Amino acid sequence: MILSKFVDELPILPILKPTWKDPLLTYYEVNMTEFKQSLHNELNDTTVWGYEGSFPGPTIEVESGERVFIKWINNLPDKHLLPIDYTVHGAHNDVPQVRTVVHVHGASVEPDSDGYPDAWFTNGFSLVGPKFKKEVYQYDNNQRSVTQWYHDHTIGITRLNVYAGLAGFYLIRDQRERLLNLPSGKYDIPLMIQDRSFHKDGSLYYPNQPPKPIKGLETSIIPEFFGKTILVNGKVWPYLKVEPRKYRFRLLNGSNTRFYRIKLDSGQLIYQIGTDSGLMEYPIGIHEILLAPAERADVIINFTNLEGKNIIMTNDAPAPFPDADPANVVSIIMQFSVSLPLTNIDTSVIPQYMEPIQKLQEQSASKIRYLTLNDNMDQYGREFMLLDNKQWDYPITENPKLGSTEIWYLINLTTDTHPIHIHLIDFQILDRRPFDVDKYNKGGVIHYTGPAMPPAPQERGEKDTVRANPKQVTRIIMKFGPYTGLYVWHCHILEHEDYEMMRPYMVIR
Ligand SMILES: [Cu+2]
Repeated sequence: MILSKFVDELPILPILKPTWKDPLLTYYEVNMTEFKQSLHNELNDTTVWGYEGSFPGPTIEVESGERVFIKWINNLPDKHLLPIDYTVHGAHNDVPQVRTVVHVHGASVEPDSDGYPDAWFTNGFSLVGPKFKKEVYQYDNNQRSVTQWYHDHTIGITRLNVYAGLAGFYLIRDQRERLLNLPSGKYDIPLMIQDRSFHKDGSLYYPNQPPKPIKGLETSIIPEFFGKTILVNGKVWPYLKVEPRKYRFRLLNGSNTRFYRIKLDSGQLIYQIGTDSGLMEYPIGIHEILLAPAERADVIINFTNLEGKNIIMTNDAPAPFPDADPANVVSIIMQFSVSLPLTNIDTSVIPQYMEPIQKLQEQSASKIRYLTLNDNMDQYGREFMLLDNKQWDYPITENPKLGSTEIWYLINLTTDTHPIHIHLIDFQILDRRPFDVDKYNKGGVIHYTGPAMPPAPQERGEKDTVRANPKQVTRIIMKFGPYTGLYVWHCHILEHEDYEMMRPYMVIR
């Protein structure tokens, strides 16, 4: 079944209205339900899961410093939409199939509101996970303007819950950003890019076995998932009619495994103004942007003088990354059609300078951690990945002190790039440096084989997710705070995260 491209208009995601708002606090209730939604004109409506009846969920927009409370409510059916692997950590037969917990990716938030994977809850909170603490989460939003996103984070089924549709944008705005006169209002559009496959009847397809099925298991987790179509804001290969002017797009890779290397077929520059964790110091004009799962890029595209043109956003990222099987690459993302008349003179700007970013100094680090990314094999002969050779259930080993600065060496011994995400904090990328994996495996010592490379221009800002490439040591630096308690760090390839490539960590006093 081949779906036509650019037949559906890009959905503009609704902004969520608070249930209650006064000068002291804002309160939202967000329901998770199952419903049908049209994902493509030529496809029967698809049963999906979403927040507030929308896939992706409505955008939550808050002001920097606003005190926000959210009750995430599970109103989902008892039976999961997608095939559960009961051999995976936290998803055994002793827990209900349908469990949810919500994490705001990028949020600086107290641990009990962070959406710990074992803090799951079922419909009506009738059953809860061992780390469940409360029904209403608190977000202080003491952060500068930033594009964050909320999504499910339940132990052992995150890949399935997110694939079913449980993800949405969470934007923090501030006065400094407003004064920059960036494209705003209807010219500021979040784009959630995801890949999905479908059965003929329009239902979501997610494999219950890897290409080589596992004997003795009806359903097995797969090492990676690549959908055959690309959706933006919940539509397959949509188009967006734009005016001949500047637009701001917040690009988010919301896919399970797939990376995107984004270009415009017009060859024009994309002006990147922000990274995962907020605005950069100054904009950069680039021809391509690489986004691993969970990474964001805040960009401006200028359609001025392009009246009548159709511009296609393309993708040529290897899948898996970086060692590709060309059959997995899907090269079209969406189309911009410059077909609307200019309603007003475009007075928005691409600023010369945005905001200062304080570089963390290596000398300020009080602790250096050497953490490997490893391949392993389970009892069924399945490959799975680990962080520092430790499974999820192993006791906590990363316990940074509140207020301390640490440097983490991510030593990737596998053949994949893994997007590593650390909850609670933002970090800065110091460098990446190639090393000899064989020598490391034999002696446990890093032998570098080339010079250290600085982060790419598009990564020179605050980050919360970093691509740790194979045969490289990726170094990141961060300061832990302002909260103490239990958080996680993990690979954001959801098929890896669900199967042991996640670790708890604790910020201590
Ligand atoms: Cu991974």
